[in-house]
Amino acid sequence: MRRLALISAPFVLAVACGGGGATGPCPAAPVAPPPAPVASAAPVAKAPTVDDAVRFVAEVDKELRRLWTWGSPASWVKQNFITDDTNALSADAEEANMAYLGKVIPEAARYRKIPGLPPDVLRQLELLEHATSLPAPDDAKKRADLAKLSVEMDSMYGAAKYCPKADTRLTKWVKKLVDPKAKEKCLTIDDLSKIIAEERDEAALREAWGGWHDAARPMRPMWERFVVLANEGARTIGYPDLGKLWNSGFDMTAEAFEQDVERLWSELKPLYDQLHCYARARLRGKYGKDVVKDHAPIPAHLLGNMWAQDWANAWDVLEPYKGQPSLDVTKVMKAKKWDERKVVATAEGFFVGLGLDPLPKTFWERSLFEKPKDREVVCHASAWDVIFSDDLRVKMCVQITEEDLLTAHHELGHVYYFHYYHQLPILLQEGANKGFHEGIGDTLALSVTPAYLKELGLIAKVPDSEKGEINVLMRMALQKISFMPFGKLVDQWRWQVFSGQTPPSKYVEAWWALRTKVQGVSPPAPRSEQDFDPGAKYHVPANTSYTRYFLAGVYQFQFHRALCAAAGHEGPLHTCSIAGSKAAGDKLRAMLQMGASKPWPEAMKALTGQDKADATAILDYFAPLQKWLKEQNAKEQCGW
Ligand code: X8Z
Ligand code: ZN
Repeated sequence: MRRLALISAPFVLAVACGGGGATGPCPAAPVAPPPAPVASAAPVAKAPTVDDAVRFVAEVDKELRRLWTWGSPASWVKQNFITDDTNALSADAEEANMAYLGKVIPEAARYRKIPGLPPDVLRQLELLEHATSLPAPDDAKKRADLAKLSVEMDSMYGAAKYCPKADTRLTKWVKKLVDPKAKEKCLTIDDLSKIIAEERDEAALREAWGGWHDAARPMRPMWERFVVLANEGARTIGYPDLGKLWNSGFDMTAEAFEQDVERLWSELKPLYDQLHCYARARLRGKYGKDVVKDHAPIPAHLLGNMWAQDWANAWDVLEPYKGQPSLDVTKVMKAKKWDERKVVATAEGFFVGLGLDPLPKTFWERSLFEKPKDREVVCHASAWDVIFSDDLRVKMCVQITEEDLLTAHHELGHVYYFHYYHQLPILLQEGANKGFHEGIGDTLALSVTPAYLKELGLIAKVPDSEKGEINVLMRMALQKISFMPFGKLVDQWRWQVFSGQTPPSKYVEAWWALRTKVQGVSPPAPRSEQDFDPGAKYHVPANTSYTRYFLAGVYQFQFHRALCAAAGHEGPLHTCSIAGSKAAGDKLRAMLQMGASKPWPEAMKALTGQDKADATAILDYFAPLQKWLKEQNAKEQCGW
């Protein structure tokens, strides 16, 4: 189901885990099951009228509120407390939601044809078709299977671990990270991510990478069945496959959308290729030619991130100029003994500084900020409005790092979107599109510049030389530009799988063909069709579409450019911070309040004056770095 900004995870039952502000473990409270879903609309007359459509939309709103305020809390509880019971409760709610949507979506298609519908009614009818990223087959047994699979894959990811044998390259990390009293000495994805970020021994990195990727193997048969059932569901509501349903949710045809993504990528690829070339040369210097080969993809375990989607953790190897003012915020956060709440409160401070509302008390009472020691949770960060009425929360196993300070901004972007649109009809309680939702917090984080970090006491000196400026731009590029090909390829792989172009016998082969071609990375260990490497990325088992992040990568620079103009910034875009600008805050708030009430180009226009995705903002931002990279790479044979 939808409803956590980033996740399509299932949801369900309004039970108040935290009704009075509970923060502890939230066992699945036995709650009276809601009434069985009933037909929500009057039987459709032969020629439905405008009044029928108005009534239908009102009834759908009411029923979705009932179903989603059942499903969302059940999903919240399940993700905070993974057990067979919470999985089952969440799957029940998901199944009821699927059954209802399977009934009303085809009805909505009939109502949409009525001439003279009020625009807000028409918009809700359009959005109803996209109110699920997981439509189910008509057959009740298959529907139940699909609901169960989707819930269980998500939980399986949350609970997955790598348990090294007695003596390995990771022994020292096990000692450091695993509770000595724990019976099994196992590493979670958070532990393994820390190792990939900090370790520099190639063999240890390879072990961490392999350990995590091997842990995804058991998902493979589940995913195979999931694809069959989800595609059957997509066909029942009129789409050839699940990928086409996802891609038709952008106020244009799926084909036009796919072409637009290609257009944007073709504009960004030259900059990515330069960054890749530079990074490979530096890594070759560090690990040697045998590991990092000339004119070949970069081994995926050397870039500081499990999926090589953000290279900022490899700063020690990739920093352009030594001896410039330090940008190591993590070190200072730790030295100053920041805790998890301080990380989130600092991000909130940025939003409040723009004149946006402080977060409610319940946010601080009901959110999860720390990884609990006594139970399994899905640690992948997410943001929620659990009952679609300003019940704002995040669920995030916060680490005291710069990366998580930025992720906290990202999550609060979702939370503020929820907050400013929660009074709209439930179907309009969405981002203008999914990329908008992902782009809000990141837009603000672009203003977390050295000058702003200095204000927070997190760096001592703002770099002011040319070299210092290149360092600053490089740090940003290692987060933003390195991400773009990965942001594109995860769904390219899924579209190929859903359309049948990639059969199960080629899942892993197709995955690495894309990772090699688009991202220019290679697997550090042999892979086979016994593996299921796509399942090692959260959004695949969680059934969360991923192109949203690629789009957000483009949009956030457009938003930033527009907000900088509102804030009266003059000078190069990368020197702008909107911190403290009420004028920028007003513009942002106005767009957030629109939710999904208008096609996304209108929301884009309201903020930026443009009605298209436009890569010029991100390219302008990085123009000085691109020039520098070309000079650095002059003697390199770039490409792979
Ligand atoms: O999943 C997320 C957020 C939640 S929507 C933490 N992100 C993607 C990822 O982690 O892969 C943000 C960046 C891309
Ligand atoms: Zn997000």
